[in-house]
Amino acid sequence: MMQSERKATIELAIKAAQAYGRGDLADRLEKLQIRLSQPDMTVVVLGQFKQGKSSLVNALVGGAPCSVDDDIATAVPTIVRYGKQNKAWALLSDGDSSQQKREPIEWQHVPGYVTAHRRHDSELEIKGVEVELPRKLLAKGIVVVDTPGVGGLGSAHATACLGTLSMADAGLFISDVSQEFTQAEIDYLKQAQELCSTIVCVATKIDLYPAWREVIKRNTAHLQSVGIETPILAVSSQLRSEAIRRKDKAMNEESGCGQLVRMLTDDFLQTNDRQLSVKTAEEVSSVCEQLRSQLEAELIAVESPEKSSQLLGDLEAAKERSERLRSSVSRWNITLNDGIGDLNSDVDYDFRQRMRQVTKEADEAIESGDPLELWDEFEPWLVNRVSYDVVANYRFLAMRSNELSALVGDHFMTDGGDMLHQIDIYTADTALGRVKTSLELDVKETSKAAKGMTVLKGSYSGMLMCTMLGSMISVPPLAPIAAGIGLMMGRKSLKDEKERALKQRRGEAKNSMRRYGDEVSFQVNKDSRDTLRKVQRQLRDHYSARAEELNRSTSEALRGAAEAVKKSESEKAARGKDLRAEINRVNGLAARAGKLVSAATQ
Ligand SMILES: Nc1nc2c(ncn2[C@@H]2O[C@H](COP(=O)(O)OP(=O)(O)OP(=O)(O)O)[C@@H](O)[C@H]2O)c(=O)[nH]1
Ligand SMILES: [Mg+2]
Repeated sequence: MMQSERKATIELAIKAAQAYGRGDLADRLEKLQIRLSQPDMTVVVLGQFKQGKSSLVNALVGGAPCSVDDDIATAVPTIVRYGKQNKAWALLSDGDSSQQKREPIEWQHVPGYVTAHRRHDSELEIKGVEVELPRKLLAKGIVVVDTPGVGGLGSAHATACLGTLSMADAGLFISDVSQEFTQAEIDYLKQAQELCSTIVCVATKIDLYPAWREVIKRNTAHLQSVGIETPILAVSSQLRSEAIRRKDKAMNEESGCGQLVRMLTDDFLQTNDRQLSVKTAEEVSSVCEQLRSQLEAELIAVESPEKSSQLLGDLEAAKERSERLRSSVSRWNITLNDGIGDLNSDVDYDFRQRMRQVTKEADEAIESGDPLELWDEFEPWLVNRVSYDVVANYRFLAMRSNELSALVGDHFMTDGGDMLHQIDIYTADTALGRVKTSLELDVKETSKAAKGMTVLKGSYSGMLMCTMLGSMISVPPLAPIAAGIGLMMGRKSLKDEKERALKQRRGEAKNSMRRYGDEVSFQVNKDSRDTLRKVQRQLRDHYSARAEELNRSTSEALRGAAEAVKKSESEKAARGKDLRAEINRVNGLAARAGKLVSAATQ
């Protein structure tokens, strides 16, 4: 219902914008329309090795898109979304993480792709798999991402998958009830919460462990003691799959998955839906405001000629302000450019500091023994340690980008926020009576813009951070990057030179470690620069477009008012009548947009 009302409201607003010759405003609404037509909500499934992540995804969607096995692990993220029929694609890369191909694959080959790192017939690396299924849950707009859970939770890959969370709408943290949370799991959850506000713990395999209630009780206490407030849902994927096969409702409830599905569809989707309605209302009312400002300026000119000269002066001033706002010397623009520059060097510095510390610890470890004996333990330690810092550095980048976005938004609002209200003083006695809801929205929009737009979500176009980082640091024996990074080689040359002195071995080990560090730094540096470039472009495009719109609105208002002044008395009277009707229509549209918000917040 809400969706169709949103659609209808936007369509009406587009027509209005076009009717008043504001193609720019219509454009903005059309973009919103496209975004709303794909109201995806991405849920990332995370957790340790073999906890039942893939099984849960399969059980949720009722099918087997994700490979489940005791021995074969999920190797790449699988993105599961709605489609009219079963279809699958592989995301392939030739090693350069910025170049990805999306290739259709046969349905029956999906398990093979999901559990491999490399395509059997080529050198192409598999970065991920996308599948489409005709399922009710997915049709509602939920996109589920199954991730690999390599090694312990400290493992490079699992840590890297945390990064995907900042781009997801929600995260499901999976842990089976065979034992209580480990400290590593708790640490992981804490980090996860920082990156995504909606995390839910799912306790799996309750059919297998009779003491599951006790485990969940203790886990709840663990979470409380560290101040994590996520609910824990108990499920059995096996029961759910069986229930679907038998079409057995009671069994489905017993599996706990019914509750999880309700949480996804009722709570998550509804929140998402509400946000979309508020967003629509904000955009439409902002468009209405711009249209109205034009019409009102003209109306004042035809109805109150005694005020015209002052009005024209004020409009001229507003137009000049709007011109400054769109120029490169405007405050928001300078804030943005300087901010990105600072961010680039701060993020870089942060990572260098981190790597310096890792190197110091690694050197100490190497000095403390014989690399030949240490290496088997040292290598995974190093990879984990570094991946932790990669994600920490990304969290730093995410936090600072959001701060910058808020600051740019603030500066834009201070310099341009009230631009369209310049003529309010004249309209106070013209009984035009702005619609109340739209006034409330103005306030909301201001406070929202002050918080800044969310910039990171779209910064990796469809590609998941998990894939990027995962393939970069995880060390499947064949991965060319990992081999290139030099750790594998380090081991080999260490063995080759067995007879050399311990000192020399330590030197070799340190070199290997440093080469690895250099390679990771190079990649991380490139990735953060790319991300920041995208953030900069997004913010610049967004506020430039807003500044252009304001400039156009003020120019049109000035032009309309200047022309109206020259009209004859009878023309003025007729035009005044028309304008009032037009303003009423725009007000009606704004009121309709306002209703979207009240409907959403009920
Ligand atoms: N009895 C029972 N077994 C389960 C359940 N969920 C998962 N399993 C089993 O646990 C094993 C691992 O399940 P997966 O779904 O592959 O686990 P995963 O977390 O995706 O594993 P990786 O992707 O390799 O990390 C499989 O043998 C599943 O059959 C459950 O609810 N009940
Ligand atoms: Mg799996």
